Amino acid sequence: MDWDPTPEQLMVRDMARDFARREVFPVAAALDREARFPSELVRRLAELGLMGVNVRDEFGGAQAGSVAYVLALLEIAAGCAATSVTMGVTNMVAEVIQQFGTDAQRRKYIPAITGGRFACASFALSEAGAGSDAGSMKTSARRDGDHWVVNGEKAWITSGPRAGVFVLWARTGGEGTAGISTFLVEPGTPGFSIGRHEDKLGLRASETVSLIFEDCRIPADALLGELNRGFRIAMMALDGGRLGIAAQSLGISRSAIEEATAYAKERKQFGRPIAEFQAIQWMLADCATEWEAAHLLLLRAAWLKEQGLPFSKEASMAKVFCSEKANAICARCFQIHGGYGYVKEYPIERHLRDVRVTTIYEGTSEVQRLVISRQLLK
Ligand code: COS
Repeated sequence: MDWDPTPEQLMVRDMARDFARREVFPVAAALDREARFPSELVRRLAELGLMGVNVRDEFGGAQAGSVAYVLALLEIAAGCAATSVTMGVTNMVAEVIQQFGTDAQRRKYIPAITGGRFACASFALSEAGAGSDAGSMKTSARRDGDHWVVNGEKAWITSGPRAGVFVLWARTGGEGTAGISTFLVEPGTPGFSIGRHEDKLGLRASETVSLIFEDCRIPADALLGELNRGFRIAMMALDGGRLGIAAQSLGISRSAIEEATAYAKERKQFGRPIAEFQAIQWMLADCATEWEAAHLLLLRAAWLKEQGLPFSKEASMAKVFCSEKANAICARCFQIHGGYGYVKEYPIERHLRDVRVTTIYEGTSEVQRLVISRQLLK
């Protein structure tokens, strides 16, 4: 059994790590404080090939595979979680267009995503009343001649105001998951506007908005994949997206461990560094052990995807385990910081806010357990 990354995977990881340490981490606190979208960092991500890590070379991707992708995303998240969510969603959209798009759709959109002509891309599935129950969405697309007419509202859409293309799900048939289709929509299309901006606990430098469609006419060839078969596309895309969130949670929690370790060695109480107390040592030991276990689970799921093997159950296992452990790790690292953790002087309070969403978005922990148990019981 070979656990070592290949030279190519290491190259991608080290390049992402170097970029994150030099350019991302130093600005993360200010981006968070000002709730400012990281336009410059996002442009650099495309320049470095990180907006299409698992996308084919012919579409401008790095063609480095799924394992390299999670390794790179983890590094960017260790620098700035908000930047990493933009990277994650953009890669997911590029991959979904590559997998399900026509040749014309691929050539039109993917190089613009991977090459940075688009700042980023968005994934528009959720609605105010359709979160975990994605199949109950109400947004509709009605055929009218050589167009589709879209009506409805999407919620919690990452990077909505910046995206060059949206993958949109809308109801084209009857109720339930069998009546849903997927479309590619461009910003600026008449009838399509950005709605409310969410004021979030964490990931404050990432923009989260609602999308409003009012008699929005999109061309017939905006359909991605087969009519009424779009729910499957969403689920397959989310399987990959969940690997990204698992990687994100591990990036945030690795930074937390590094910072808590350094703090424990510096901070003196009762005449010695608190790292000399067993209470602190055991907290750090638990953090490191849980992190390693979670990392292995993530690498295995990403490897299965890279081999073209089924990985849906394993992606959900990685998502639920990594995100829950990352939350526990960040909470412990916060505790180690004591009162200093509770103020903005140290990054740990940001990590704690940023990591919280990882058990919620791209499928809650409860949805992951549902996916896993259904596969066990079927
Ligand atoms: N890959 C391929 N196809 C899949 C799939 C997957 N991972 N998961 C489900 N499908 C298919 C099913 O095979 C079924 O196909 P048929 O109609 O051809 O039989 C169809 O999709 C419907 O699946 P299912 O019956 O499981 O749908 P449910 O309504 O029960 O929903 C959950 C299943 C809850 C798992 C789904 O709605 C979900 O993942 N919800 C969370 C959504 C989410 O993550 N939102 C975050 C958005 S991004 S912030």
